[in-house]
Amino acid sequence: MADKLNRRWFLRQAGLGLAAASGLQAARRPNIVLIYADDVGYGDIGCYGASAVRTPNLDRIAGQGVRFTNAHATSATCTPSRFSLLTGEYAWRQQGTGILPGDAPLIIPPGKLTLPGILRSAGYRTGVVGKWHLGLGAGKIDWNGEITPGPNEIGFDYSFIIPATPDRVPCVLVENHRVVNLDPADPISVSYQQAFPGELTGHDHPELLKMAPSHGHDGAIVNGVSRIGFMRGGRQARWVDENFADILTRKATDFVDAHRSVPFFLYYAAHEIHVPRMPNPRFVGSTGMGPRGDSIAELDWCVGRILDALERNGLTRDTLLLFSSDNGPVLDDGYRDQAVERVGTHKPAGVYRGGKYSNFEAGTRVPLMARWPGQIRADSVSPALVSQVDLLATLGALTGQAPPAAAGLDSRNLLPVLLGRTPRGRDSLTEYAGALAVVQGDWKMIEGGKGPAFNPQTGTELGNSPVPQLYNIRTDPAEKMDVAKEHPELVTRLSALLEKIKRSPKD
Ligand code: NG6
Ligand code: CA
Repeated sequence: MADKLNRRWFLRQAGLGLAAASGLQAARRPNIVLIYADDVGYGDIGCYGASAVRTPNLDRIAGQGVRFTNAHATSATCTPSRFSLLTGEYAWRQQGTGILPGDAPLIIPPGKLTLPGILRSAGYRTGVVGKWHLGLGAGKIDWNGEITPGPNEIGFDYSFIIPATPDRVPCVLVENHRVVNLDPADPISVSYQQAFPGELTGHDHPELLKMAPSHGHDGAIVNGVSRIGFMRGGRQARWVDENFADILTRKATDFVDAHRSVPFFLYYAAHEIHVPRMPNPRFVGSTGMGPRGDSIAELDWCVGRILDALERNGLTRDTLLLFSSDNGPVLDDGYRDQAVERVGTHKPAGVYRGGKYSNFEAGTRVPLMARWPGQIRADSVSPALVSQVDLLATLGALTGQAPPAAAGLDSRNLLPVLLGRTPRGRDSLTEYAGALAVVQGDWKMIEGGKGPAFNPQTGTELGNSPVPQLYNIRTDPAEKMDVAKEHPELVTRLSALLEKIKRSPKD
């Protein structure tokens, strides 16, 4: 009954014609698989123009679905982008949503409307596998006990996570509230202040490292790599970076296998291609670009494993598969891994300027692809302006769960856009990287006075200036010409729009 209602509601929302509708009626409500890569830039994969690395599985998604050319993460770093993805709200509205340390409390309060929560209400079984980075617990975490609240308290039935990032302690995996493989006789302690007595660190013992840091990352040594922060104990539970791809895809495909006959939502938050880039030996040397390129190859293999699991279970046509990334690319993000030296002619951000941490386009303009055979036209390209913040309302609409109007969300229902049926996306959106930028049509304004222009450690142009900047991102996608002086009226208009968005998400 509910299924029938949802389907009818969906047809109305999607504005489908009768012919298409009959096709849809034959389909079940789709499973949803969201593959979310880490630090993968607009130009890092084959179907977005890369040629120095082969990504056949990612290219297969584009070939069988729609590829967006103007899709955005909400922020140029991980935590705020993930916050927006899961809550449908711009993270800059809430204090404390910047890059989190590995011992930070959960920043999405249980009870808040979330993407997995909405899908769970629609009858989906929901799971997250991979990088979390939204905090855990409500205060000081005891890593040896029940770790809660976390993903399971904000809408996920199942979780298997890297708590923060691969370069932050604690370097252990957590499955549904518990550290995996923890020996109670060797309890874990974590500190972001100081090393534990007797703990060997990367700072004091560089000779013990298999990959040296370039900046930061000189704390706890785990698997021959020093990290941000310090940890003691949990020896048996510590991860081996080179095994991430195998372990995480195994958990993801087990989830698919186990839920083959019920609707499910799988959020696969890949650890690639974040630092430390330590791909499995199978991928080492596969690109000629060193660990960064080889990590892209590993990511593509992981995507292939998930596509295969869907196919093996006969679910390809019953699944809406999405792929995107949390922020733009960076070469040197703190380890000497040859990313800068060996990048060659590869353009991680395509034509765009900046990268991770930047207010220029490369910070947030990321790949986004959607595949749903029979519903989304194969091999199509959409220029629509879309934000990852829209997935909550859009997937809610797809599954018949309209978020309450009172939720005050920034999320827009772009279902017809996501299915490639119209190129008319959002009217405007914001991009966040310390400063806020607002995009409307061809124009982008970056507010002034928010920070330095350049980060010498990562080599990133941050896109900051003491005064507001204005770019025509259609005619000048590389943001080479600041035309704020030529068009003061546009700066005024976009500043007013930004103020309006800041005041009220509904505008
Ligand atoms: C930075 C780290 C960087 C990376 C980033 C988070 C240093 C010097 N740099 O603070 O290596 O971990 O945080 O990346 O420590 S993100 O993709 O999770 O946002
Ligand atoms: Ca990231």
